[in-house]
Amino acid sequence: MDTVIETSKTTNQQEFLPINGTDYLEFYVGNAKQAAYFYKSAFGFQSLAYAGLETGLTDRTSYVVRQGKITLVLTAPMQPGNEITHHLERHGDGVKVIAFWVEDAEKSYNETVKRGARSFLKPTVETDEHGEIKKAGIHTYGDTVHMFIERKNYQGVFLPGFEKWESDYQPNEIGLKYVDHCVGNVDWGQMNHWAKFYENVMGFSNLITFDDKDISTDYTALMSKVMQNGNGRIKFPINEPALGKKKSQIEEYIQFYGGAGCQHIAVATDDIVHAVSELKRRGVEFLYVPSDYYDTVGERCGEIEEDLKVLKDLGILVDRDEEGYLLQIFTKPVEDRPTLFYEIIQRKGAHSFGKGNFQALFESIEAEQARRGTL
Ligand code: TYF
Ligand code: FE
Repeated sequence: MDTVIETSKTTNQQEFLPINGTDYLEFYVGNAKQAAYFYKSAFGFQSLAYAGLETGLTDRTSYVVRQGKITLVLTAPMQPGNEITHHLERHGDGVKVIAFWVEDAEKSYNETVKRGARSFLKPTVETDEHGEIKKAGIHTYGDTVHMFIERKNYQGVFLPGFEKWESDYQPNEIGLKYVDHCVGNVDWGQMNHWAKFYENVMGFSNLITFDDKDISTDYTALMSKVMQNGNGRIKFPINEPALGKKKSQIEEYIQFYGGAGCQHIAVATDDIVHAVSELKRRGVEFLYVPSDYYDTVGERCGEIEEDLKVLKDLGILVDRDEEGYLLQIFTKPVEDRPTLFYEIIQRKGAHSFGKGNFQALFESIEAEQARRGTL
């Protein structure tokens, strides 16, 4: 096997850039009202905050929804020609901001810019009657940015400028708990550059490397390096296309997204059977693997607590590593372009990413590419 797993290196990452966790993910979308409805109805997110014309904004509207520790901000432009409109024209709906919750936004900015990060937003203080936040931002791959959010002196519902979003429409949560990892797709030859960015600029270390031989279907060639921060709460796999017989799924993404961007967001749950049953009932579409996938799960993964028949009916995948096992499933892209999708993951000891499922998963992705005529 060509997978390289490095035992977790202790770095001083947490000293120069302590990160408490993911603060929020902000999407630039064509219609924030409808996107928020989708995340509430289909994924069980709860209404949290709103900013728009009623709060004095004229250039954008944002709806904020939350489930467990996952906060999504859906932002749409309200004018032609602004930064959001330009982003949408190029990328379609997609992830603009992956924000970190930090103790010191200014230090986070200074330490990363000193190490070579390109500035997106200089340290800025925002206040309202609920207190003050500090924020700053740096660019990462493509047009994606990282914000540093310092909220220790803030009691408001989300950020200054947002009002509480009261809504009578409250579909139930489905048990999503936190962001497990966010994957970036980058262009040919750029994986090492961005892995080095997370290492040199952010102090992250390389947890796992997958080379093109690990990913062994004929067409969906890719390479991937998983970068992780010091406390393990932030995990960023970086994929790049590799040469195969047909077009790599990463190349397809790059083509339709118009460059590098966030490919999938993995959200963790303690009860994947319940979460996926609910998602399916609410209309979320998943990738399916052939049913003979389940013929070999027993010999590959040994004893598991779940009923294999239930997993098979839902299409949930299983993989095992030295530490335990994991259950995972992937949605189809959640917008018209074949770009961003979601992974639902339940970890039962395993800290890996489901390598044993790559073959079946990527064949399923290829079948979708073939249906789209993009292979
Ligand atoms: O995050 C991961 O590495 C797994 C596997 O296009 C994966 O979820 C990798 C690439 C991809 C889809 C899934
Ligand atoms: Fe993943």
